[in-house]
Amino acid sequence: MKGALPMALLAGACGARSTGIGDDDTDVDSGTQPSIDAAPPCDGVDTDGDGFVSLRCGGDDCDDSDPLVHPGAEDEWTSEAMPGDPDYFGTSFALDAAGAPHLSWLQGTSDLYYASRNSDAWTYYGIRVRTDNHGWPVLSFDGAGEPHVVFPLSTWKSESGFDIWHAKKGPGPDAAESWVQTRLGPAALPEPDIYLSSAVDREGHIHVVSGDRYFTDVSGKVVVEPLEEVAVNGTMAVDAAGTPSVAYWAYPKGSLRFATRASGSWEVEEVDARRGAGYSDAVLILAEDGSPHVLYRSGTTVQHAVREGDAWTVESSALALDARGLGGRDRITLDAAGAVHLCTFVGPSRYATNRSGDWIVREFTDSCLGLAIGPDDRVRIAAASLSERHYLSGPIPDGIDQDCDGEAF
Ligand SMILES: [Ca+2]
Ligand SMILES: [Ca+2]
Repeated sequence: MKGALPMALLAGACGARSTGIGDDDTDVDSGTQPSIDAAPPCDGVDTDGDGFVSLRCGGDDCDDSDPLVHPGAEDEWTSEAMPGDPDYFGTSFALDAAGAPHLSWLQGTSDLYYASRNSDAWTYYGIRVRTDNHGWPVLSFDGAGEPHVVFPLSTWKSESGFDIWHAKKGPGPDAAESWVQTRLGPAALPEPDIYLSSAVDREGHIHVVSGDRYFTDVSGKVVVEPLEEVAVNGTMAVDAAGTPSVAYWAYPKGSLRFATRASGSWEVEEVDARRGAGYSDAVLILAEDGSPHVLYRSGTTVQHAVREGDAWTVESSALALDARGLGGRDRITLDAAGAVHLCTFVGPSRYATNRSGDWIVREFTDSCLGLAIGPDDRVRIAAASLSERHYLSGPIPDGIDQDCDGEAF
């Protein structure tokens, strides 16, 4: 990848140089107008007006036809330390509507934390610390931008050993006491992490699937409904009308399903009947027009399923990832332009996107814990090295050496 672009640049520079030298000589000697394809004479030439002279004329603008390409242009991701214990990966990462990152994570087995980044600084505090054995949290936002966290909490009273809880940040100061915590009910099954998915609607009502149970407080009190089958590694979404839907792997059948409550009761559709790919998260994203998209890995490829009308179509990516990091913790998302972005969990992680039409892959040393594309169309990643957590932010890689340092990133 990195070799392709410098070769192209070199070819362009050579062509321009050979044409220019001949034409420059002709112009100087004869005083005639340069021919149409002639390069201008080298007198501080800055064709694209970005303030940098072209390579051809001894400057350092590696593309003098593109004002966005020049030394010092933004081509890198920034990295800063982020709160949290790097040893544990039960992390839920999400952006609010303004693009600010938020985290909730399980530290050890008994401490549930929340963090957000505002005015370039991270603040964090415990939601529920040193109380019980927790499972992994799921973070989402209501229409007012308030965070909600759903998490399993161990209990001897439940047959599965866990209850599902909902914590909502109240209006008070940023402190653990400001979280209003509600027990939704017993988790359907042990290992509640892989069976738990949740989302919040605009009014702040919670929608949770735990295995084969659906919890909601739409009516003002918590209601539990049975589902047809056990949902594994799923994600939920709620549309603007408040209709919940969920994509998941059906256990034990193994096929990928989509269920929606659009009719008032749950109806299940088969998205991908193939078995054996059920270890990847089924990531459900509703596009602006309301159409559901499901992103997941099947073996080493990324699958993008979309429902148009009544039919699901599945597109398999040309990108082949090796089996490294294959599992439920890879992060996949879709941007507003419909392009896929993903990062792999096992470090060194790979971030990949098909935004430019071709797949562009970038490696970074950390493990990827979370990935989102902000409303400003920039990449944001929550990551962890062996010693600390990092928050990465920067432009969507386009394969172009934007800052003329000889590398595409
Ligand atoms: Ca220039
Ligand atoms: Ca330029």
